[in-house]
Amino acid sequence: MKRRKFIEKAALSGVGITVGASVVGCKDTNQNTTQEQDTETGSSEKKAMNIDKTKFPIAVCTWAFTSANAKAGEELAQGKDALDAVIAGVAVEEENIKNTTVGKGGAPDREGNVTLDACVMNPEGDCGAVVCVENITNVAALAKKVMEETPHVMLAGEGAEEFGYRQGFEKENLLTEDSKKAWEEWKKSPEYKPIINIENHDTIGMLAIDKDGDIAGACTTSGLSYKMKGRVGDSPIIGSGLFIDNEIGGAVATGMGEEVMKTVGSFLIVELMRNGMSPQEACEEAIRRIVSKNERYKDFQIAYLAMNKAGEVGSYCIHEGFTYMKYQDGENTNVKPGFFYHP
Ligand code: SD4
Repeated sequence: MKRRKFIEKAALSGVGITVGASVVGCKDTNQNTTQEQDTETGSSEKKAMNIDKTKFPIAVCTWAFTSANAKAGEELAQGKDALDAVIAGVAVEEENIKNTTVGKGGAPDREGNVTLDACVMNPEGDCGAVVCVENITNVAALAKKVMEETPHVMLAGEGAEEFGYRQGFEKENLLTEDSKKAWEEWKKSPEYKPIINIENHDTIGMLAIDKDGDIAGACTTSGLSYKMKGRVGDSPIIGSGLFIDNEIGGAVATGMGEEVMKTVGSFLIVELMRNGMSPQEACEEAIRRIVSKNERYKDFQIAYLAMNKAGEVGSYCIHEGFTYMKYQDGENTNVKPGFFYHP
């Protein structure tokens, strides 16, 4: 009998995947197929992944953004498609001025400018993004407009804003009195130091699978507090802060964006799932890729959240303290995933 090489779970320093494989979508049926390749003959066979649509819809998001996730879940339950549901969901945090890491009220850069980044991706594989937007709150919705109304994927700064105003978005001052005060306080002894889980890591990344089983996602943030002017992190970068492949699943990231970008984290997770890993295994491997290359991992947090086509959810982070929300069957639950660093 021919030996088949399936997916090997990666060791800490190792590489996770040994076999090329792909998943073939069967949109109108209840099955997707993971393709596993015979390493000797190169031939492949299809292995069915059972999809039970009665489990849908599902919404998940990073951190304990209870209301945002509930909003997306309710929109899905009412029949909204996955993309509109995640945009409505993340808008709750974009508009929450008490949240200093997303949308209006976000912490500014070192010079006092609040600059927002966001991206969205739909089940068709289309995507849109905006970066360094200074005066518009609902940047995930603006990213959707970029996707739908322009031939481009990403607009930056003034160009994104001008486009937004032409699309009917309101011009707003995003620097609230509280954020301004906190920034003025920070300026007294400026230190560019992310504090794990406390002030710099509350980007909202959200994934939804709608009642038809289609997946979309959004990621929106004000980025790292007191970042350099013009700094853009992973959140609006397709493949880093967010990636969706409707045949496979989706992933989102939060935390130190530079490290997510270096490993193209969300794309990596979706590809690992394509190769047969569960969402949990894929998130763990993506974290291993970072910590195995970077001794400084003890000083920063990164968390991944993934969902596959069957609605299975996985999550993993470097440090304890990250949680995510899951909305399914009318229940919105806060889940604490495993973490890598156990001092
Ligand atoms: C960034 N990933 O800009 C974001 C940071 C984050 O809450 O998660 N902030 O790098």
